[in-house]
Amino acid sequence: MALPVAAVVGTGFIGPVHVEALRRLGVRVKGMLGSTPDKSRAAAAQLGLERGYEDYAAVLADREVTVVHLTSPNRHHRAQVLAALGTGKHVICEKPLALTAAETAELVAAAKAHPQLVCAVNYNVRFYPLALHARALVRRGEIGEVLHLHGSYLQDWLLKPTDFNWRVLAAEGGDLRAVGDVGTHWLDLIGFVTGLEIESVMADLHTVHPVRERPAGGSVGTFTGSPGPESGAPHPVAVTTDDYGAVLLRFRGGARGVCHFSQVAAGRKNCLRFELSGTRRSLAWNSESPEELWIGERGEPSRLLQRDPGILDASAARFSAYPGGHAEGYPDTFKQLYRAIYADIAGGGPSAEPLYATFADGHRELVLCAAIAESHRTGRWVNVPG
Ligand code: SOE
Repeated sequence: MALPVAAVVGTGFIGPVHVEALRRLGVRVKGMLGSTPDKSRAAAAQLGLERGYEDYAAVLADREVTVVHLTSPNRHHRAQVLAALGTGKHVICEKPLALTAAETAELVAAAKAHPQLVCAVNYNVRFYPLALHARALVRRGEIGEVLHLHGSYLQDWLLKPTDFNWRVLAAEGGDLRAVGDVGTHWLDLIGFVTGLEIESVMADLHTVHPVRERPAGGSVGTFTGSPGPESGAPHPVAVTTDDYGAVLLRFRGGARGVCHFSQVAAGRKNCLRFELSGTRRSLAWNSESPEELWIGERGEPSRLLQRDPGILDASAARFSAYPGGHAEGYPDTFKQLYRAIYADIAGGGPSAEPLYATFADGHRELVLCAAIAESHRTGRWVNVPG
C-alpha cells in the first residue's frame, strides 16, 4: 500500500504543530492551505513544504494527498470534512468538530457512510502518557469507584478587552468559547480517563468582555491575542461568547463533578487540571507539569509518580518515547496521537475501539455544549441525551 501523504489546512497557531508532529513520525506533509494563497505560500516556504495551495479545491484535487488535517476556524469544519470524505481522504479535524450538534450529527453520519476512512478529532490531551496511565489505573480498579471529580482548564491570552481572535466570535467558533475551545478538551479527557458518562449539567457562563477591540485588517494570532504591527486602528465589536464557564456534573451511576474553564485567568497559560476521588485512592494531574501524577492515599503517604515508561501501564508506555527525566510534553501528544491514527490508516481503516477521539466522540462534545448552553439560559439542570 502507498504511504500516506498529508496536507494541513490552516496556517495559524496549530497548523504548524500538526506539520511538526507528522514530520517527527516520518509522514510526508506535502503542503498547506492558509486563508489566502499568499499565506499558503508563505507558510509552505517557512516550513519547507512543497506546496502552498491556492484554495481548498486544490487540496482535494491533489491525488497524492490521502489525509487532510483541518486546523481552520471552526465554522469551516463541516463543509471541509464533507468535501474531504467525498474525495476519499482520511480526516483529522481540530476540535470542536463543528459549530453545532446538528452539524456534528451530520458528520457522524458521513463518517459511517465511509467506513474505510479514518475520521478523528484532535483531542490530543488524551495522549499525555500520564493521562493514559491514569486511565489504566481507573480501569484496573486501583482507585476504586469514582465518587466525585473536579478540575479546570485555564488560560490568560484573552484577558484584556484589547485581546482579539476569531474564536471570540460566535459565527466563527461557535456559541460557546471557553467551554467549546478548552472546556471540551477537559470534558473529553474526563470521559476518556474515567469511562463515566455525563447524565446532566448545571451551568453558569460569563462574558467578562461583552465588547472587545477588533483591529482593522491584519490578523491576531492565537495566544498573541493583541494586534500585530500590520493591524489598523481597532474598532469595538460585541462579543457574546463565554470568557468563563462553570459546570456542575452528574454522571450516570451516581458520581458527581465540578469544573470551570476560563480564558481570562491571569498567569494561567494553558493549564488543564483534574482530580478524581475514588473509594480507594485519588488521582490528580496538571498539564503544566505533565510528567507527574499525584496518587492520594488515606492510610499511607500519598505519592508523586514521575513518568517513566518502565513503570507505566503497558497501554501508556506504548505512547511514551523517552526514558523518565527526559521530559515529554505538548508537542509529543500530537506525535503520539498521530501514531495511533496513522497506524489505523496504514492498517486499512478505523480500528474497533481506537484510543483517539472519533467523530462520535466529537459529536458528544457538541451535545454537551448544547446542554451546558441550555442550562445557563434556563438556570436549571439539563439532561444530556445518551
Ligand atoms: C487556544 O485556546 C488553544 O489553542 C486551543 O484551541 C487548543 O485546543 C488548546 O490545545 C490550546 O489552546
